[in-house]
Amino acid sequence: MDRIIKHLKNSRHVLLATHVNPDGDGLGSMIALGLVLDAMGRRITLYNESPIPAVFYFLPEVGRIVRKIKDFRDYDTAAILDCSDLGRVGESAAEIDQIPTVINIDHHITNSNFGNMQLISPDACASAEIVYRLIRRMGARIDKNIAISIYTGILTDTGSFRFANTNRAAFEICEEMIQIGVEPYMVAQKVYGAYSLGRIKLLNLALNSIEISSNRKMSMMTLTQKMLDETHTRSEDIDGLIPYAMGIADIRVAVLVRERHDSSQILAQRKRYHVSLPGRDWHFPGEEGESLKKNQFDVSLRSDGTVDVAAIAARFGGGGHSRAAGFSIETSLEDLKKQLFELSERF
Ligand SMILES: [Mn+2]
Repeated sequence: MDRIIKHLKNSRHVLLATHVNPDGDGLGSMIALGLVLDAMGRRITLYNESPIPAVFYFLPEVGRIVRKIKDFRDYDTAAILDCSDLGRVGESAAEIDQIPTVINIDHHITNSNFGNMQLISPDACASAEIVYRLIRRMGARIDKNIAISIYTGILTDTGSFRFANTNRAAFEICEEMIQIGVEPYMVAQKVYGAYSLGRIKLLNLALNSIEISSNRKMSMMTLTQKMLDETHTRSEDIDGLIPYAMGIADIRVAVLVRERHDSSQILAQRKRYHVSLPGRDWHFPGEEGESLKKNQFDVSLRSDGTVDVAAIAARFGGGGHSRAAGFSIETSLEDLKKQLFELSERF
């Protein structure tokens, strides 16, 4: 930690970045560290490839986060927060890797140890806890804006102090942040009380889609692109839906299946293409067959701790940790469901 502090204090221009589709911890820990370095007179850039979810617009200095970097060679240091590997920052990973010093600050047990300096603590409830310890060790002042950022990181990553990573530090640090001026009700209202109507309608569709395995140990939620289109929601609105599937009594594993593209549209496009070919039979090859129904799916898995979902994800070429994992697959929805429900018989 001291090596990192010494390096940051002598840095010239620091790029701070977190993972694509950022969450409260990624954003909170990035902003908190950025503001501390800013106060120390370092040049900083806050960077994220994805749009910032609207619920996090209240975070201090969120408007300073940029989505494009003109020249990555401007930076002597990169601080990467809440990323289990560098690829999580998105398309610019290779360019960030060229920055002379890459500092890896994270709490995922699966962290790949990338970068030149690491501050990885799987016992920490959130990356924001690690950033808090780093700031304290630096002897830097935590003002209200920094406190809001740290508090939000811990609140969201522990699922409001409900998830298995909730530890004493979560309460102790948040208590200290409240002393500094954080208003818990204000943050809670912003994070959990400001959903769009579309997000609530999407929740309705998601709840309706829940299916339970015959042994009642696995629940599955399915979200189609059509559901997102109908409710005018985006990928980021899917965050926070899977705990509903996990919250059913006796469920050991919850699955969220997300369809990447609208399969009915793919079908319609192919139909149009075939119809427009002159001199051909009006024949739509494979319309009822396997190939047209194939689609790309993102699958998230959560476990109550009795089943290792990382092992399940690995069977499909994915990864994660024992309680939360995921994979992407190209298949048909029926096939995917069948395979997963078959696995659930062994839970
Ligand atoms: Mn995190």
